[in-house]
Amino acid sequence: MISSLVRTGLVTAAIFAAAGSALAQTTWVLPSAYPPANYHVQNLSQFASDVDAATNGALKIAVHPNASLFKAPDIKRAVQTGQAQAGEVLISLHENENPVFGIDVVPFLATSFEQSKKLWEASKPAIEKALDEQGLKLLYATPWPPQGIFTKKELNSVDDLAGLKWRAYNVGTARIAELVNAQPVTIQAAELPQALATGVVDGLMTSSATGVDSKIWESLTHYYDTQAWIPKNVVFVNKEAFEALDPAVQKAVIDAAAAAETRGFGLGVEKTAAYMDSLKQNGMQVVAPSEELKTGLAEVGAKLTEDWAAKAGDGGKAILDAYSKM
Ligand code: PCA
Repeated sequence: MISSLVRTGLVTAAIFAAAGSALAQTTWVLPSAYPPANYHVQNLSQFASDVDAATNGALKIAVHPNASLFKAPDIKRAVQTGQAQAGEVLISLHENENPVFGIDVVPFLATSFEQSKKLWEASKPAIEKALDEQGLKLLYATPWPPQGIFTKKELNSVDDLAGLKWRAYNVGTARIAELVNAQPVTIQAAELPQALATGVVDGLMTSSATGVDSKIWESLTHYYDTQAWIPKNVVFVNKEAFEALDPAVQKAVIDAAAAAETRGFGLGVEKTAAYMDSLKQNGMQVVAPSEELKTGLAEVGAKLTEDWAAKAGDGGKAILDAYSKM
């Protein structure tokens, strides 16, 4: 009789222990659209392991790179609807939802990492608020290297872009195709290597990083270092998923995110030099744009700036004013 009670008690304790450990451990799925070797993804992995260490394994973040779970434009919605708990996106992919998401791709507004950081500080409250209204909590942002033009021919002016099969990744890069009489085709980074290999694309604006990630020298020959804008990836979490965490775990996430943002801006600076070297070592002609090309791009940029200002209205103007005073 006694021994059977003891046995029941032991079984019950074992069940509690199992339930306790199951309840105390949470796993977040975090899709990213960029390849594992890219510094954004490496930074995400470091963020996940910092959270793991700071919470003694109470929160695990499983990073799924390379658009393996969701395509780049679908990640944000997946997190909003709870199909994934957290995610990383190129925030300008969502400029159509709110112009503030496109502030970092206004050409020639913030072209150095230092300016990019200031523009982030000026725009962060509005971006954080816009995400919050969509059920998302902002964690951190990281810059891509400055954007230049890849082609397989020499460019003397913007007229030389006419007729190119122009890869676009967001609203602005598609609009550029329209302005220079190129043929826009929207392709996300995960599909870019194939699009280049099959000749679907023979011109694009992106970073040295994406050039290296896609082994762009296998198809194209020139890189014009126009430093036109610095787009950013933003990492966020579903608000309900965040609020379900223990306060101490929430704090660990916030602290690790702040560290990831600082590290990410540092990585941007450090890796850009290495990516540019890699392009050269692989035989690309890395060149500064001619004055004529620069003037033409400035005109294209001015049109995009007008488009953005018209959409962004007074809210956008307030951010630009704050940025200009920083
Ligand atoms: N690489 C990404 C976004 C911006 C960048 O530099 C891409 O080309 O898709």
